[in-house]
Amino acid sequence: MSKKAEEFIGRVVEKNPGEVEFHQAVREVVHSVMPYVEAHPRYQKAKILDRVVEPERVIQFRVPWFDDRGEVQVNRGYRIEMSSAIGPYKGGLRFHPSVNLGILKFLAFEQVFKNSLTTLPMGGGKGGSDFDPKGKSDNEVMRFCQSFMTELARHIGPDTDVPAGDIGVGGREVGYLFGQYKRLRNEFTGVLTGKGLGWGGSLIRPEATGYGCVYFVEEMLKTRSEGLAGKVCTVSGSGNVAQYTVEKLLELGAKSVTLSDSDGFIHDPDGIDAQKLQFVMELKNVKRGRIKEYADEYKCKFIPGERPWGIACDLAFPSATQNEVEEADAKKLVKGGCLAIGEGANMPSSPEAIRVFQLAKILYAPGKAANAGGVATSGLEMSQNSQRLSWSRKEVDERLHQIMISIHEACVRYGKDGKHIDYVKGANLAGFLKVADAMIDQGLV
Ligand code: NDP
Ligand code: 2IT
Repeated sequence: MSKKAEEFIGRVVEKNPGEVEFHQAVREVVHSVMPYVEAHPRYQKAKILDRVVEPERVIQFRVPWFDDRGEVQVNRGYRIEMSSAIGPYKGGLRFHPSVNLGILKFLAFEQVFKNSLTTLPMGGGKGGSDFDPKGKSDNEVMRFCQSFMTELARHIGPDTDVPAGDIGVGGREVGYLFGQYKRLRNEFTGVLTGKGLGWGGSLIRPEATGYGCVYFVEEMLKTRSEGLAGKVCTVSGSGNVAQYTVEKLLELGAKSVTLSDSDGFIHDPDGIDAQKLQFVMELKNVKRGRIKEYADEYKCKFIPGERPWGIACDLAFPSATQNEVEEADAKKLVKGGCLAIGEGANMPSSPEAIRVFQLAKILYAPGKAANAGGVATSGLEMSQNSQRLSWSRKEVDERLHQIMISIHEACVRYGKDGKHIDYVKGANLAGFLKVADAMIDQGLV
């Protein structure tokens, strides 16, 4: 990395102490875009990099709620409004005990460039809480969501900031959050995406992140005259993104052999077929059980405390959380003959793991490109809400597919280096330039 880039990152680290995930996300983007910025004085003069790493607004608030025993609980809520350069702040809410400011800032930062890549007019934001929905009753989750929204409502709006789901926030939580917003504002608007189909949601939004990730990997494979049919795939996580990744892989003739949660992973060499996937959806979305129960049901292996990256595969889809693929995992994947990585999760690979993939010249799609289908379809939900119309499943899926193809094209345009495509550079540079140009056009904001 250039001296200028190192100095810049040094200042970011000093100014944001302890926010290690945020430093990691900034380092990756700066590494990709600094050569371009150095060659184009207009970005330097406008100090675009200094501005883009500083959130437009950070909101932190207290979330008090009563548990089922009548005891007071207090959690911390956040919303990071990172950039409104190209549209209203847009990005999910994460409810997980690990949530802190640095994690949400990394997610909001990534979201800015991801949203820019979608071709739709959305700025970047992220929020959430250290609330843990695991083991809570529906009533507890509802009371928490109502309290969380009571404060958040004053900061968001359909043309201001539009949250959605992420880890620990799915259809149930979006419903409770939307209901409370509506009560407070006396307005039925598209203030959240991922809504239920009967009350403003879009077809394909639940499927979109997983489907989009598979569409993106399909485009990458085409560059090597390869296809999805017959490929053996490892998938981590077993939530929203993992489930619909498995569904689309199955539809396109590939075989998923793993799923995981924070307890460990299951390995089913016969492949997860439609019936088994239905079991997973019921287990995770309704019963809220553990993935080990899959192994009990289908008599396959459950490996506690481990991730699936030691299983030989053609394609890998990390779809759980950040830094879940470390250097040693990446080496195992490469050694096992893995051709391509599609990141359903945000920043699942550590910088050292990414280096292993890049040195091995395997097809590596960073999350901000590969998982952009979720937020892109949120953008389509916003369009439908504005029109007061609902598009068909086919129409939304075709638009999603087309958006993933466009994102792939943008990565190729900005990341092609001779025969090799550097998808990290391509995604970062393409995403960054649109935001940077908008910031310059809008003056010192
Ligand atoms: P879910 O809450 O539906 O599922 C999360 C899954 O990941 C669960 O299986 C969970 O296991 C596992 N997981 C979460 N945290 C950890 C951890 N610290 N260690 C091990 N396993 C963990 O979330 P999503 O499927 O929506 O999100 C998965 C990833 O995809 C996240 O990185 C998210 O940011 C990203 N993403 C999501 C989008 C969306 O539209 N939902 C869009 C783009 C990206 P357990 O139940 O044990 O916690
Ligand atoms: O990380 C992400 O892109 C999401 N969690 C989806 C955000 C959204 O607004 O749909």
